[in-house]
Amino acid sequence: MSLLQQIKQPVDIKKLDESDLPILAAEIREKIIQTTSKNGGHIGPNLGVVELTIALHRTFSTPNDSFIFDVSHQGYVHKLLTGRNDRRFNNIRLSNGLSGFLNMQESCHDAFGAGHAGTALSAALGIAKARDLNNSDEHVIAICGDASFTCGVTLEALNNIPHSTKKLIVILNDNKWSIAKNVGAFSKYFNELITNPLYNKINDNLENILSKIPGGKNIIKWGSRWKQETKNLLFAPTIFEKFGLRYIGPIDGHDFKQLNHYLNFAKNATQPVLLHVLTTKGKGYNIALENPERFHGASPFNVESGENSSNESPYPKYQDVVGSTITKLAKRDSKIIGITAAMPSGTGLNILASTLPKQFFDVGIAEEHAVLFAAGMATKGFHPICAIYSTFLQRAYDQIIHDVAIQNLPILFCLDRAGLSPNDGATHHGLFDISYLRPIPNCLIMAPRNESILADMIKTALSYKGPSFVRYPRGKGTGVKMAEEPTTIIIGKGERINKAIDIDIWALGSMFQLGKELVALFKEYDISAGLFDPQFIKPIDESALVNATSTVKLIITLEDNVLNGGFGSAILETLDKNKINCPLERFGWNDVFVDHGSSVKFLRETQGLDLESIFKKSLKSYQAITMTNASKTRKSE
Ligand SMILES: Cc1ncc(C[n+]2csc(CCOP(=O)(O)OP(=O)(O)O)c2C)c(N)n1
Repeated sequence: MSLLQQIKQPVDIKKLDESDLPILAAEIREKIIQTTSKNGGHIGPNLGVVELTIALHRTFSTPNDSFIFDVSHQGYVHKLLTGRNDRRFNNIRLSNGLSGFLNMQESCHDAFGAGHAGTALSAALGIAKARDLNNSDEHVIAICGDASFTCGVTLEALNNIPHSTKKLIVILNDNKWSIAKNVGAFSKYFNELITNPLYNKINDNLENILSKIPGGKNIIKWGSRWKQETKNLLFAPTIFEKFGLRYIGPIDGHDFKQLNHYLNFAKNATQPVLLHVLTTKGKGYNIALENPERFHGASPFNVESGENSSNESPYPKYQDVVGSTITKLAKRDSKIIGITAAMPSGTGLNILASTLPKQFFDVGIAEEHAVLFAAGMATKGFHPICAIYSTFLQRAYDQIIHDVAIQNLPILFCLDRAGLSPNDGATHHGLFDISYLRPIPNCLIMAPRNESILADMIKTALSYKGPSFVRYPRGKGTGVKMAEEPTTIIIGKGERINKAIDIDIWALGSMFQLGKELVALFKEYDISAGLFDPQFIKPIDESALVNATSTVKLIITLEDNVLNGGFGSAILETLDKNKINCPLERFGWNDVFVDHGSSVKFLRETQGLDLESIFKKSLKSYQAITMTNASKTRKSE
């Protein structure tokens, strides 16, 4: 039996001999490489924290002590050590397997769930304060990546540490990478801390150092305040000391002896401590070491070659169509600027970055700043494009309303991953954007049914004199032939695909294909269903709706957004505004958080959003309507 198999609960880790730890680390790495090669997942970040996570569990005791992992994509090692090394781990990120992130419902050892970056320090401080108020003494440890310090909320927490608690441990897990190379002043500063001898290098033993300098022994006698001040004379204080944290580092994050020593020091400290731990993303798997960005979060791959092993369609990804369309348009107009919040390749803006670096900005994991930065540029005649995942744009809601929409600034928002991000789950699905954007005045909101229309929408948005949003799904396009040049489309006009007699299906964006299949199914039942591609969520094609309702008996809306406040709600409101009493059947995501699962198909089936369920439900509605109409006619005869 392997060492890893012997660990049923964290207490078992403490029973291991120190000499066993490298063996355990190697077993964990092998397990992570094999599992992520089949399921896909965050391989690089997890391979980097193997020793750190083992050392944390040897020093502290969860669930009494709390580990709060930022983003929590690096929590696989923690899962393996906390009773989840079973069938569920083998199916991590798949249907009925473990979540790829930490989740309080999944285990009592997960002190706090996450998926978005920058939340760990604030949450940890809250947990520590609650502990203080409860007069108890357990340890709270926030494990933050270097890129989490590009998040405003991390700095807000930092600002509150000194007056909130005396007991908090912060691990700065510094691997120099966000998904891409980390950016900004903090990243440079961390590097300086590591390389500049003026800073307080690893030192939990000031007395030792002082005793070696003339007069140092006296200083030790004078007491701790002097000690602190003398330390600051001898070494430049780090920024963390200004925020009331004791800085210790750099610590080799792959050396068990160092980790053990400094974690124990932090455990006994009487003030908040920050341990600057250096780790290597992808450690133990050379292919990941050589390609840290690709192996941050990888699709299934061949372990020997590192090649992608999933059977993907040959069509271009939506994100790449966005990147190449923006680049094409930006080449002709130097006022077009692309902005990403730490996702250059995920949003396709890496294409712009490599072609027109002066028109590209990666602002770090700072969505609020990305939007405000764009707003500032827009006031000076630029046309910024913020390419941000639907789920991450939630962060910048106030900036969208307060800074962009109220001032009616011309900024295009490209909302990638609108709809499901199936393997990631609730924290990453983009199911709310229609509902959170629709109420905001001045906004243009669009959803293309294919990648060619997506390019047209980008072009259209760039001629719009206010905020515009285009939402599109994760993954590959439909394979439609791309036009040589994107064209401007008429704002507020949808596209009639099939004429409607009995039912009209308004299938938005990625739900268009399902709409087509629904039309065909109705045809088998001799029901004539029309198909309409709305293209615009705001403004709605009101005249097309009014026209349709003059003939059909039922309108069906299909959307990849929550039903509450979504596209179907916009149709409902438009019918009400026009005092039209036409039956409407809306299909979208229910009022629950959608878990992770192996595929979009699987998750749609769990919530009645698959073709068969939609057909059954709408056929029933249609039959009920026609029966009622028939009985009304009989009565009036
Ligand atoms: C608000 C938000 N924006 C973007 C992301 C996408 N994202 C996931 S992990 C990551 C990089 C995290 O880097 P770091 O904190 O240094 O951890 P590492 O992966 O290097 O261990 C990013 C940008 C996110 N999870 N949340």
